[in-house]
Amino acid sequence: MEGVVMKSTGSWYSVIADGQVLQCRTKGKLRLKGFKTTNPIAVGDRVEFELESDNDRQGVISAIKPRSNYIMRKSVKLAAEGHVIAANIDQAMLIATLIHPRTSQGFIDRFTVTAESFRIPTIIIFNKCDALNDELLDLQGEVIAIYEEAGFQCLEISALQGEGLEEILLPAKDKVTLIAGHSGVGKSTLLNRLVPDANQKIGDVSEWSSKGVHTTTFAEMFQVDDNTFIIDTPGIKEFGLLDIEGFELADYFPEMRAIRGNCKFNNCTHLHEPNCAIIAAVEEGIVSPDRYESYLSMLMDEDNRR
Ligand SMILES: Nc1nc2c(ncn2[C@@H]2O[C@H](COP(=O)(O)OP(=O)(O)OP(=O)(O)O)[C@@H](O)[C@H]2O)c(=O)[nH]1
Ligand SMILES: [Mg+2]
Ligand SMILES: [Zn+2]
Repeated sequence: MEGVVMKSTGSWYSVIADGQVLQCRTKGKLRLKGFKTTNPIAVGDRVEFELESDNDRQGVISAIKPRSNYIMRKSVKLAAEGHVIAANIDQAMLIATLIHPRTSQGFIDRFTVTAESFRIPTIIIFNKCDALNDELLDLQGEVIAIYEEAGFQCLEISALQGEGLEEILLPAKDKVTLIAGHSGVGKSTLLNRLVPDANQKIGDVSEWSSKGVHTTTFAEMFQVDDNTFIIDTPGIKEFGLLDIEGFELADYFPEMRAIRGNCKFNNCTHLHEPNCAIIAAVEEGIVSPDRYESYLSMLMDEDNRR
């Protein structure tokens, strides 16, 4: 039989097959070729399994199907092994908040670059709009304009008040969506809104540090309808950029990818080279200076890129 991994709790995996959730375990060593990871099987993995002879609710996983994509992070910089957060994902929804906690543009840029490098498109969701005064709403509008111009879909919601949920369900329909963001931005609150019987635990945001308390501790996939799945994940502090070479970096900024073919040199790093189309686009106001600044900071940050 074949199924999709919804959750992993160490030795047991919840696997959904034909709309039924079964508990599966592994026997012996299972590992996809070419992966150096701390977890051989991740949420979203398609697996083959056989039902146990004495229990038709339990199975033994015999194989992992090749992944169409995956998203990975490394626990420490330069670590040899990474942790696969999830596999076979259609898109990410990055939950960002202006306050409680603050999500910086630099973090949004690092996340979207990492996701792009794993071939995962990102929709940026600005949550906690109910907590913003007019001034902050204006500021949020300016940030959204930057990302929309760069080619990202942006949505403004309040998971707490249930505002903007239909707008999220539309792009989520018939897809596997990964929900990501800092701890405390409201990922699980949103998940519980979209999947009412999910009962994900909700945490606090510390008064003094304005940071979340890492309530969700492992990734878990939930079913919204037959073909719609949403993965809640633990909060991330930063995303090390894995194995991206300097000359490739601009490819993961959609607005830069579109014009970098016009640079004079095809190995242009858009730093100081003559006749650079990206530097020209920044000067003409076509590419946002904030985005270019993020590009430069990632380009210089060798540690985070390798
Ligand atoms: N004002 C406001 N508060 C919200 C909103 N969404 C979530 N919160 C609050 O933010 C806090 C954290 O919410 P969670 O859903 O646990 O956040 P999370 O992103 O899942 O956090 P981790 O699991 O730690 O990564 C809770 O106190 C929520 O009530 C919102 O739209 N508006
Ligand atoms: Mg959570
Ligand atoms: Zn260039």
